[in-house]
Amino acid sequence: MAKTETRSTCCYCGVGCGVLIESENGRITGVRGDPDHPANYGRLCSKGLHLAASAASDSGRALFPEMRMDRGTARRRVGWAPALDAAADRFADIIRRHGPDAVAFYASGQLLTEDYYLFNKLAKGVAGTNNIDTNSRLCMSSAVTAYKMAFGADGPPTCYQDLESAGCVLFAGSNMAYAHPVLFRRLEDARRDWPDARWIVVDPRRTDTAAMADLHLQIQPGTDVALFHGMLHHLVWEGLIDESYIAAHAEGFDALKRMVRDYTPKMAAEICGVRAEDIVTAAEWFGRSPASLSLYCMGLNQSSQGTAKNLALINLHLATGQIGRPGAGPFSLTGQPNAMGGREVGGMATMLAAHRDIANPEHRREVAAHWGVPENRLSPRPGLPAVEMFEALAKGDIKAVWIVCTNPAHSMPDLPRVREALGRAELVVVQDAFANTDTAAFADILLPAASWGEKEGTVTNSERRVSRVRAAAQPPGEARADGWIAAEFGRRLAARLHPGEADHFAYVHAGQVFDEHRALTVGRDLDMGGLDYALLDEKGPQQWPLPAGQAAGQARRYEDGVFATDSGRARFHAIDYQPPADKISAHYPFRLISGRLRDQWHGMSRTGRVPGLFAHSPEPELRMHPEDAERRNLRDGDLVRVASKRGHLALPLKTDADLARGCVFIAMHWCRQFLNSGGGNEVAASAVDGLSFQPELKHAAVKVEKAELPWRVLAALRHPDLPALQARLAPLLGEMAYAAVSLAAPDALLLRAADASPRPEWLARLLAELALTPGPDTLEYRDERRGVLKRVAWRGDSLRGLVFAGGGHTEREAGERLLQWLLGGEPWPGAKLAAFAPRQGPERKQDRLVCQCKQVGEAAIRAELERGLSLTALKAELGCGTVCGSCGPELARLAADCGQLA
Ligand SMILES: Nc1nc2c(c(=O)[nH]1)N[C@H]1C(S)=C(S)[C@@H](COP(=O)(O)OP(=O)(O)OC[C@H]3O[C@@H](n4cnc5c(=O)[nH]c(N)nc54)[C@H](O)[C@@H]3O)O[C@H]1N2
Ligand SMILES: Nc1nc2c(c(=O)[nH]1)N[C@H]1C(S)=C(S)[C@@H](COP(=O)(O)OP(=O)(O)OC[C@H]3O[C@@H](n4cnc5c(=O)[nH]c(N)nc54)[C@H](O)[C@@H]3O)O[C@H]1N2
Ligand code: SF4
Ligand SMILES: [Mo]
Repeated sequence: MAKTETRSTCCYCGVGCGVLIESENGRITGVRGDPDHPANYGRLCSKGLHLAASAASDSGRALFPEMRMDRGTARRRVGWAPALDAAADRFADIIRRHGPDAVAFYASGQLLTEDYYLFNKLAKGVAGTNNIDTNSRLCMSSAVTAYKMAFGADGPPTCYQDLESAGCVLFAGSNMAYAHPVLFRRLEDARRDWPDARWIVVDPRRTDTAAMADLHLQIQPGTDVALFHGMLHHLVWEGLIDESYIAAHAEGFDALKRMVRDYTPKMAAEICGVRAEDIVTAAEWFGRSPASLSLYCMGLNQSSQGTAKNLALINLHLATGQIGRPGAGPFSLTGQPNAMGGREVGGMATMLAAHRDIANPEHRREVAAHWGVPENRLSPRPGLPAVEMFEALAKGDIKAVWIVCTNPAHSMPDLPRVREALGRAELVVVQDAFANTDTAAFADILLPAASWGEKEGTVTNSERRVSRVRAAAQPPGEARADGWIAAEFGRRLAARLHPGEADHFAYVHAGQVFDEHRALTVGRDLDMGGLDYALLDEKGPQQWPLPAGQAAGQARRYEDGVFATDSGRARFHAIDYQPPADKISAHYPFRLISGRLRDQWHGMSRTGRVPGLFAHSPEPELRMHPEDAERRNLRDGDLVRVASKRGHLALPLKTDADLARGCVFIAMHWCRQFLNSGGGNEVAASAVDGLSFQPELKHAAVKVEKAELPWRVLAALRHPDLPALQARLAPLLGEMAYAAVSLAAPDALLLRAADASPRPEWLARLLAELALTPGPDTLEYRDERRGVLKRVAWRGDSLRGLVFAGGGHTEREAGERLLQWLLGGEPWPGAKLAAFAPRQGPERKQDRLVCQCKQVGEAAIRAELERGLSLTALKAELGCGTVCGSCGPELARLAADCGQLA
């Protein structure tokens, strides 16, 4: 069969890049950027470029429905009909016995709009509960709440073209260089054309984004509200506000003005831990620029003051009239590919379809009529938001939960409590594309979902642009599309609860679901009356609002200064600064923040299958400022125990001068598939924002102590199917005090583990899983009394595998040295026996890959820069930074480090 190309959208971040998927014989063989897509014009970041690799093998995929016949027994393979019938029987039975609010659905901003719509119809219209919340509660709900409070309706007022016309860009709690790379590329280009543009970054870490800024406000975590009030204070008292805009288009300014009187830049500087002059500079740039754009993300939203942080930033825009014009406005960057679509269909426990409200009886009536269900089916009680939903599950108030396209046993705060909740539930249904996620372990019924590249629908990106997602391959095994699963279950549940009602799920293709959804938007702020699959197929992705009869969607909202509130005026909000909920103390002196790595996606079920995506940040670590480490007598590579009131985990320490003192950082991705614990959320706090119910995932009070785990294991193996090997090793990790695996080279896996004393039995199982048995190509040294084992396997002159276990420095040093040869793949240059002697074996320098596309490491880059090459010459010479550009910010930073400018 010939190769075909299918136009679709990347399944990762909210930039929503268009992709062209190349496939052959029902399998994906390549992916490139869609040159015609208005989000990326052909560009992709490192994650997008590896999409085909992540879809290359089926190992790890959920292939068949599985069901536990009895509590405590293993799941067994079953057919779709028995699995769905059993689920429907159990849900119907619980609803009959305990009422509809005894069941819950926990969904995802990674679902397609059509699937999301169906799950809402199923929960709210069939089960009769508003207990449907999603991971967007952990992500965008503060932004949603603030947009509604300030403008009367949800959704960013801005569009991507604003990136090209902004004179001042304020990045607040956004590491855009890593999290929204292709948009960051657009900003980099814009700055080249407009060198006077000013960039301000507000972040407790000097991220690659911050390193490129003209001003970095390295605030203490959680203090943004004080910072924005301090900026507003300066703007008010220096006469930099736009009085006429305020008078004509907004309300509530007097109360705000009174409140910010106290927030002098000096007072704000003390709270935030930055210099007052820098706050003044930020205010001057923001207020005087012809167009100021703010780009904000989880550093604002994931806070017990998340809504207040958003509102304080929006205040700045309204007060200076920096909104509704090209290059100006508060632009909340959406994280997931379809966070926006989820909001459109009323995807959360507190909303109804098409930006309607649960509390509004007229809204409930409209939706019930549209669905053809009795008016009183739609409950007036708001459902439980994510954290409360899992709390209710732990208490037994909710008895069954349906989890789709999200991995709460990794991504929710306070994991010990989440695991308790999932363990106590009467019924857990997990619908996932992969069988080995941390949450799948709790599933009584596991339903295999088709994944990206295998299904049809739409997603809406950060600028309100709807793009088609299309199938290019067959789902593996018996996996089925999420929409199909929702409809099949919905029909079965309806038949049990409401016999005689017409079929609510009689769809033949996804376009019909989209039509039903958009009909509900007609006449509302997000009117998509004129937007259907035919238009998307003919003219490509479209922005909403796009009412019937209009040729194109609206790029920028509120250009006329009329807002979606009853009065038509935007609202200022005066909310005082409050410190984060989890208080630091002598016992818990550090502030833990979390965030993303450049090349990993969330719980790594997809990016964790691609060795190339590990190269930039190969191993988990706790980052700490070098002075904090020194004071505690901690060194790079030491294993530390991080603990909060809720839980603890062990991690290797990495000192990092880019962190504010007193802060420590864990990347959010590491989970039980790659680590012996669930990662940073073992200790994260479940305190939530009182308005948006979003948890404070960016701040927890923790202590950090040296972990005394002298018995260490280092193992590495070259293997043809690394995801399969990783899946086999994952269950072993949890039994050690520390253990981690990573796909450290294109064909090799690396494992490190540690415990208080030798664990010979565990070691034997590890050797068995690695199939590193003694033989003619194997060298071994053993000292059982000391718990020492060294085994090295060869293939010709090259290392095939190694295991070094023991407590001494000697073993460690020799092991680390050999590891570099194994990962590098070159033949071992010395005598084989020298492999065991620490100081005799030849040395091979470890290097970290910076540019994934051209495979260029840090050492080579530094060498060229130190030789005097400029950044431009460096790129020309080594090729780094010339393909996807994801490493561009880091190259610029290395160049600055070495005293080289552009
Ligand atoms: N500490 C800390 N915690 C955080 C955050 C943080 O910054 N710090 N960030 C939070 C935020 S913003 C977010 S968005 C969440 C993300 O947290 P999660 O939603 O848990 O993240 P993912 O790992 O992307 O989970 C998606 C799941 O869907 C599966 N999947 C992939 N494709 C499909 C499909 O087509 N159908 C189905 N049914 N399943 C599929 C994947 O295998 C995976 O298990 O994490 C939150 N947690
Ligand atoms: N590579 C990659 N990209 C992704 C994702 C991914 O998993 N990997 N996930 C996507 C998703 S779902 C999301 S939500 C986005 C998230 O995108 P971002 O929000 O940009 O990413 P994070 O790294 O979670 O957090 C951003 C920054 O907030 C800072 N921060 C912490 N506390 C505070 C604070 O109190 N105030 C301020 N101002 N800053 C603070 C952190 O140091 C961090 O650098 O990324 C999306 N893109
Ligand atoms: S920026 Fe990268 S991850 Fe985000 S949509 Fe584009 S290619 Fe995908
Ligand atoms: Mo997110």
